[in-house]
Amino acid sequence: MDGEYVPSAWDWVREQVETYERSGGRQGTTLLDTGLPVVVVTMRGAKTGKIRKAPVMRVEHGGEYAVVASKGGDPAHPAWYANLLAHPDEVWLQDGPDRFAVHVRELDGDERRLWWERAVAAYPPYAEYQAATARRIPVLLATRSSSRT
Ligand code: F42
Repeated sequence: MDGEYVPSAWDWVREQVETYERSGGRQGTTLLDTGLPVVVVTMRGAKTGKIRKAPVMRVEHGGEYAVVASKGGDPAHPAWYANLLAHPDEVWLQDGPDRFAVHVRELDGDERRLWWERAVAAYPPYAEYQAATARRIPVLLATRSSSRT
């Protein structure tokens, strides 16, 4: 993907992405001390057009991944949510050593319910985050793009 990469303003997130990518997806692949796995989503900024990266919890089923815009139950959506809506076909996902292009779309209705259950099963604190905020936490689905590698 062309463009300048701007790392996260949060030190711990920037460091996780650096470790994850530098090791080829073999180190830094879990969230802090939870031991639960993380994937890294690379996208284009909605306003700047610059490259942004966000680790999120790994919620995989049948080769597809839920991307949960929880931001720890913050009242506001993470900035990257707007990026994915603006450029849903300029997205890459790294799951451990595997990195591939994906298409992303936001889920609603039964699909969202199903993937929300999977998300909470993979990472139970998502339920606490939803209880802590008035916004409905967006759930997006990342599906491999067959036309790109
Ligand atoms: N966040 C989640 O929401 N869900 C998760 O499951 C999750 C897991 C996770 C695991 C490990 C880890 O290290 C971090 C994890 N995070 C998770 C945190 C996640 O990676 C993000 O850091 C967090 O959600 C905050 O995202 P954010 O995009 O709001 O980042 C803030 C701190 C930030 O730097 N914002 C930028 C800024 O300058 O304020 C904006 C960057 C941006 O994308 N700008 C866009 C652009 O055009 O370049 C414009 C955006 C717009 O509003 O249009």
